[in-house]
Amino acid sequence: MYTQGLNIEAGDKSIPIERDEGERARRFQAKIDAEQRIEPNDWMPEGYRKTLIRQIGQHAHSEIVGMGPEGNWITRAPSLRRKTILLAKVQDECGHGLYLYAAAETLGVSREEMIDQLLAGKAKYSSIFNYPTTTWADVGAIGWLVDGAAIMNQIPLCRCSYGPYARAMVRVCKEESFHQRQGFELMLVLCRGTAEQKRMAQDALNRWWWPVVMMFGPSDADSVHSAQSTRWKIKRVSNDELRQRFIDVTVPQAQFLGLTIPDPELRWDEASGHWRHGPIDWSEFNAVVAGNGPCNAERLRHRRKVHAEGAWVREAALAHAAKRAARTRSAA
Ligand code: BYC
Repeated sequence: MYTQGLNIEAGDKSIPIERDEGERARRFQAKIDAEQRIEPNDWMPEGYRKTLIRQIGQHAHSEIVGMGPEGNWITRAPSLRRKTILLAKVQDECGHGLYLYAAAETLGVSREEMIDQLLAGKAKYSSIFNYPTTTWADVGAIGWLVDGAAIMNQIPLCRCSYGPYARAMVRVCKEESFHQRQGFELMLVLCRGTAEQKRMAQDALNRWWWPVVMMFGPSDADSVHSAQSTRWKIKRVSNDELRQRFIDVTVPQAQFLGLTIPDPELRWDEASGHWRHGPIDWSEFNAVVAGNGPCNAERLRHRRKVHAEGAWVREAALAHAAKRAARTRSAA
């Protein structure tokens, strides 16, 4: 399986089981410091395992919940070409969810447990998917901005210390690059179209800009997990630094499109070589993460509905697997 990469050395056997946990922890950290990958059957501290299950699980849920807002437009895409592209993109997101659930499963949690937590409203997923997609231009804005932000966040995750997560990210990033390009191209067509199309594109940018800027997570000062995740090399670049990189590459793209970023305080800072942005409304971010965004309830309701509707597929797949296993047993 793509995400599996079991270390056939099967863990660190050189330390007797009764020996000090501290020695194992020191060896584990030394391996990380030496840029060696941790594989599923290597010894790892419980905190490392839990952090990865949390982050990979949240990431997988984001991909799956993220299919909703865009999938909403598949039947209303303005041409067959656009419909085909959007279908492929939404299917890609589903695939990303699968790679990620599989990567999390190598840490000893089951996909069913993770999905149950999501459906019970106990697991987080990205704040960005709690905003509505009200016009066709939102499909362009999501590809350009949301996938653009996702790539910025995920490229460093290709070097994450945990092997299965890092390997899953390589493929995810390749597909996200295609998604970002299709979003930008869609925006370009709108911006070069009629005045009404250009207005739609600007309106989508106005609504998506700040939620995308917040997607990178709380400021470094308020990021509770960053310090430890950085020591473990799960996180390679801080939330604020990734946010800044995203803004620096996106502002010239908006200028090329002839669109205005909805931040009156945005200015080029010659001395640092960065675009400086205005204040972020963290109260909005906190409300969305706490479950009180514009679409949180709707997104969960939808996931519960499609999960229930898909029960027959899971049952059929299990029955098929059981039949094949029985056939293999009787042939042996
Ligand atoms: N939304 O200490 P921090 C995609 C939470 S998929 C909600 O900085 P960490 C795409 C955070 O979980 C996009 N919650 O945490 C899909 C933590 O809460 P808990 C998803 C957020 O983990 C389809 C608390 O705030 N990408 O792009 O060090 C179509 C404190 O934060 C958010 C990933 O998941 C948020 N935005 O850093 C198109 C990437 N931000 O768990 C596109 C992998 C923070 O303590 N994840 N929180 O209750 C990561 O890189 C990191 O988990 C984060 C947060 C940078 C997101």
